[in-house]
Amino acid sequence: MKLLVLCALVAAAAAWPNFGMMADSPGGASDAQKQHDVNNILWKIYGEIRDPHLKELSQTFDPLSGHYDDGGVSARRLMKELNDERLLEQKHWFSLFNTRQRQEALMLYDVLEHSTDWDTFAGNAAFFRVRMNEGEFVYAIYAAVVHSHLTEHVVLPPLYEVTPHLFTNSGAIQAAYKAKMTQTAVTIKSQFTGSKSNPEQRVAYFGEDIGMNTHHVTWHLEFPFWWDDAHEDHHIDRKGESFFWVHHQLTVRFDAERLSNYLDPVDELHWDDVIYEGFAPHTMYKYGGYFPSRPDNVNFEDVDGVARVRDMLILESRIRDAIAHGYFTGRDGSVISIRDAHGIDILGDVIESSTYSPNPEYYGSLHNTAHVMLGRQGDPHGKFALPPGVLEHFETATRDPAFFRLHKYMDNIFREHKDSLTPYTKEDLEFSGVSVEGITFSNRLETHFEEFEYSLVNAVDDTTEVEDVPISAKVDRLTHNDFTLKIDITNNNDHDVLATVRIFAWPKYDNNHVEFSFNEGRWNAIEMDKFWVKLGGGSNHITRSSKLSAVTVPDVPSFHSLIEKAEEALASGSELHLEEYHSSLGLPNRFLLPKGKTEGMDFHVVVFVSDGAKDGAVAGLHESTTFNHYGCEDGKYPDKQPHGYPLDRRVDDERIISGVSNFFSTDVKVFHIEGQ
Ligand SMILES: [Cu+2]
Repeated sequence: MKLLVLCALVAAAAAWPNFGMMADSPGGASDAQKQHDVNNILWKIYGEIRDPHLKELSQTFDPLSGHYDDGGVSARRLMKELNDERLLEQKHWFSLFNTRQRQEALMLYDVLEHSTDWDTFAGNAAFFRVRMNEGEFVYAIYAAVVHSHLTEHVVLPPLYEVTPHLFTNSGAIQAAYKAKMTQTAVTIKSQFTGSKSNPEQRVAYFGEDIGMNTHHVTWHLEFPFWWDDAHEDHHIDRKGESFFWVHHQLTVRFDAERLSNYLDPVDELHWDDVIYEGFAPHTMYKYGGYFPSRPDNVNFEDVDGVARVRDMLILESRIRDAIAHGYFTGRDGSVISIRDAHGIDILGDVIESSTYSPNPEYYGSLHNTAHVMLGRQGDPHGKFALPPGVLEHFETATRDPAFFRLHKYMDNIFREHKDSLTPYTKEDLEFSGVSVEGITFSNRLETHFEEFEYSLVNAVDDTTEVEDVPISAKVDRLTHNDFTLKIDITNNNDHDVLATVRIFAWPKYDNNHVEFSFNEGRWNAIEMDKFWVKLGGGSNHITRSSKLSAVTVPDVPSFHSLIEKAEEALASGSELHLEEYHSSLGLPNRFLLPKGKTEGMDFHVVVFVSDGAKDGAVAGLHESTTFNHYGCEDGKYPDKQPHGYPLDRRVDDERIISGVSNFFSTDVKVFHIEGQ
């Protein structure tokens, strides 16, 4: 897994400064060559391959002659499907939630993942690009580049420039086609979906943010529900818990955005309740027409071939029954306890469900089925032959406000479990001899919207004979000014100690300006950062830049600049340096602060410092301030504590947590600057 190696590299680089320069690239090709090939295999995915070498490979490479670590089993299987003409045609929509389509994409993923040298990887990529469905192909390449050891240093081009249809509205796409037809360069100002008559439009900038959508897709690529340990070389640590946490964070962040826009937090969706909010996506497939709409106030209908509404109610009650019992029942009738810190991981596996679920036959696949059920409500019986809905793609799911209602529903189930655990005691929370004296922000916290431009050149059809004209979209994106957090910590021990610093913030008031109780607030806490430091004896003044936050990543370079960088490196024989972009798993750093209010929005900020010697699952965490939030060396999650610790469990008596010296809280205002 690429993100795991990132951490290993950082740790190694700290010990040996030249490590980065000497990094070898497995598989018989340089990093620059691999980056170049991946760029070119994804360039203009709906047309012919432009790179002469890859084009040649697409005609001459024989998948059966490649080098594999599975004896060529995967390659033979996919070749048989191809020769039997069973594979999905090109120029057809693709959805990961379509079982057969997913199987086809994963057959190619397997071939690439088992390739042991770059010639085999690149040869297969070129060969199947011209023979398989484009959507399946893109998915397989992205998944393989994320997970293959051959592509540890390859940066994937931003998906919104590879398959722009899934990231922008149909108006922008049509304007792009017009620009291409008339050979006129254009920059299209893209608006958020909907109208001002719809209050939900006030927060459309969140659900439609291209960086947030990239984060969501990337998380699902790094932690796929289809990941089967039997066919992979490692187990993904705490995948189910991470599933809970990443969606919990999207849920609480969306609620914070709503409060700053004078909207109530999201209400959960429920199977036997009305779906109050309709949605008109104004988004189109490259092939397959428009994404289906859903009017306001419809009742859930059974979806032919997917599930009945009552099936969903039964699954939910089985899961909630398990939470109430404190255990799941395995396939063999075994009792699998969940009433401990590890329980959330199993619950996440069950709800998604992933192949890690101990009993999918009984507990089903609540999340994945729910996405399809909700996605199909516009055409539940297939009468109109509509393509899949926005909920059926990770790229587009958050565009529909019902996504957040659906996830609030699942988040409440997770909460039911977390609230069944006993609260942390004073002894659990204390860090002897360590006290947090104060926290200050270097400057006023401000958010504003900025304009961002990205290319739509890959959205339109073209031929080799006609030159490209520049076509781009301009979108508004939420961003904030940078700041530095200063934390004063006293260590009264007579030796250095390793400390884990955990920072959270939650909106102080609800939409009626009623202050959230500690217990309500902590469940809505936004994780802002987490890092490890060594504390010397006496006073320690820690500074931490907002840019370093472990929950965020910088913007991925544009497709064009990735192409340029790889070409430059190849031409000059120099090393490619794209380290900071190797993982795009976190939220965009722009999103670290939720949108403020003109008059200031109040947030409650909490800093909790715990014993790093007990928490750290990996050595050297304090030497690397850039460890990745979701994973680290050897597939191990770096923090032994649960996600959200110590706010993950209910707080019956706030004095217990606020009474320990290693806890500190304060209030801060976030201001939104209009018209900047
Ligand atoms: Cu998701």
